Amino acid sequence: MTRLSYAALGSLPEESRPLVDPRALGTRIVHLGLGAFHRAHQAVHTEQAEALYGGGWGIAGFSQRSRAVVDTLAPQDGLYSLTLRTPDGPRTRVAGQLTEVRHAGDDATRLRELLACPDVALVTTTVTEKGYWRAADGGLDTTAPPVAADLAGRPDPASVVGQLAHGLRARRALDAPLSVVCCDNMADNGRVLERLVREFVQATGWPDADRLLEWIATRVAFPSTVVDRIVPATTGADRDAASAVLGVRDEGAVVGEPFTQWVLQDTFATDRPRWEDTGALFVPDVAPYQMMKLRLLNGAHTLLSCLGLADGRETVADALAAPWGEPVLRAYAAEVAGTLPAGLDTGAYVDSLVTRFANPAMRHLLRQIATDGSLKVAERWLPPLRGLRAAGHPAPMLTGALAAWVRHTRDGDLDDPMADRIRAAWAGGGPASSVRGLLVLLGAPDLAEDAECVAAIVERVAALDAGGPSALL
Ligand code: CS2
Repeated sequence: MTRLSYAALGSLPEESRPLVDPRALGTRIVHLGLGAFHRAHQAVHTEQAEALYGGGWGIAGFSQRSRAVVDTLAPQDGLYSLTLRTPDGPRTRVAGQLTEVRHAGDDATRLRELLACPDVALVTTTVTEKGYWRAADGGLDTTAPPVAADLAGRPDPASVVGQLAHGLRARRALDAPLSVVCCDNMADNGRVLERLVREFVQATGWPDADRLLEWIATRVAFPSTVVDRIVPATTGADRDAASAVLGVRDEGAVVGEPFTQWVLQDTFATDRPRWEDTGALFVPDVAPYQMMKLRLLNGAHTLLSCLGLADGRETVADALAAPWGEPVLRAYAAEVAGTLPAGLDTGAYVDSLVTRFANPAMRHLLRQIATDGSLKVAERWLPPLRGLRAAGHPAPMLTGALAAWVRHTRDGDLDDPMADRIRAAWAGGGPASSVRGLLVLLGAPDLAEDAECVAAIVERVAALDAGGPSALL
């Protein structure tokens, strides 16, 4: 079968053609982290806005770690299809917003050149929680090997924060503003990224570091955002199905649910695509949306993944179909909803989560969600748990969720940047000492010192061991 490429565009079924022709676009956006999520979310919002209003907002995508995505997309001229798994069957369409696909390490010169190019107005990032190298206090972990090597003067930085700092330094010569749009699942993600970039610059010892920091403060915006679309890892069967619809082979196919949400803080320093006309919402403060999404959707995902894997389930839909699935999700959500700002329609939100999670057309693997659990748990469960404890309220579901993760670290397959330290926390000592060690790793020494909290988690671990997920109800 012929491979998807510019040359094959004319042969695609009418309804599967891209909305825009990337050959007609310039590059005005640099995206760091060219995974499936970006291609299924920001890239298609941008393509829709481009089709409506133009603007030439082509995206140069830089993969951070894997070269596979570049090896896959480059022969396809950056084209790939997105299949939306709707309840009425799949809809497959090629997206055409990527103007370049590159590897940040291999093409560091091109990355620096683009970041210092006046046509480029936006940088977006999706590098997952671990790609930011945050220390337990939320700042930059300057001892993390890639950050330390970048700070030691490696000319082609391997860390995203290093790439941004170098790019901004080159850009200052132009005095051209830039908006850096973090699209990862972290509370206050804009402010987090701004802090990391500033800390990196401070730690470089560059003679112009102070002037650069001043310039960043006045000319570079870091709006916070909430991004939402469930995008399971693509399987061979997904690629085959997409290729069959297209009539050409698409090795870069991605799949997602029909739902999409994008909430952005309206503090851009530059022009931008009219994403608001593609369903995105621009607001002065994203915090309420961010808290609702991280704590309810992502928090429930992590809980279902820990419980489901231990219960022999494979996908989110399988976990939800288990007798304990929906009741656990609703009990968790009811407890967490109490920690959210007033005025949010959490009832409707939770109902929509049940529908989205149960979508039988999606095969969202629990194992995918369980990856990097230590970083996700800290982001999703600890703030609401601390909030409830500070208010003197009980938190059986959040304590139970932590117990489910504790069991996962004890019994499950760990794919986690802290795997070695997690294993060390289990070596020797009783369950209470392991729980304390794990809480410290999560960046929660306060909870580790809270004997009542530790005892509650230990008790929930024993209850789950004895009674399975229903023990949480
Ligand atoms: C999931 C997210 O893997 C995970 O941790 O919770 O990827 C989730 O599917 C997305 O944030 C949905 O927008």
